[in-house]
Amino acid sequence: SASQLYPENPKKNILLVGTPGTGKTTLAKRIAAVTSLTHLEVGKFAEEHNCLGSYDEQLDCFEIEEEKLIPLLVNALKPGGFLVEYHGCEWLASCKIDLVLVLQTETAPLYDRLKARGYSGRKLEENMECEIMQIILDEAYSFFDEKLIWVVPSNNEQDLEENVERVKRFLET
Ligand code: DAT
Repeated sequence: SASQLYPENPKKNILLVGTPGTGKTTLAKRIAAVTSLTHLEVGKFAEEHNCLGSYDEQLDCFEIEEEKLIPLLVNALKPGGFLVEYHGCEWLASCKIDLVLVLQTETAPLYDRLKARGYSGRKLEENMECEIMQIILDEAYSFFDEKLIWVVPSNNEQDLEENVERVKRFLET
C-alpha cells in the first residue's frame, strides 16, 4: 500500500468530485485556506503537464490524454497532502486517495448556478441529467471502497461551512 511505500509520510489526499456547478472549486478554495492541503485541479494539472489533446466541439472542452495523465497523477499524489478536484474519479482510481467527497446539489439551485455560468441547451441538460442520475456518485462507488466515500449536500452557505468542518475533522483523525 502507499503507506508502506512511504512510511515516513502519512499525509492524506482528499478527492472532491461532483457534477459541474455543485461547488467543488468553491469548497476546495475554502479548505485550502484553512488546512495544509494543496489544491490540485485535475484539468489544470493536465494542461500544465501537456496532457491536453484536441478540442472537442461537441463537448466544448479539450480531450485529455489519460494514458499520459494517469501515471503523472499517481506519482504526484504519492506524498499525500492534496485536495484533488475533478468532476469524475475514474482517473484517480489507482492514486493514493484517503477520502472521496461527493458533492450533491438539488435540482433548483444547480439549474440556477449553471444558467448563471452561461450554460444552455444540450450542455445545461446534460449536466442536470448527470446530477439527477447520480452519475458521479455511481462512478465513485464503482472505483473506490464505499468506506472511503462521503456523500455531502452542497446547496447553500451552511452546507459549505459544514463541509469545511467535515474535512478538518477528517484530517485530525
Ligand atoms: P464546480 O467547481 O463544482 O463547478 P463552483 O465551485 O464553481 O462549482 O460553484 C458554482 C457556483 O455555485 C458558483 O457561483 C458558486 C456557487 N456555489 C458553490 N457552492 C455553493 C454553496 N454551497 N452554496 C451556494 N452557492 C454555492
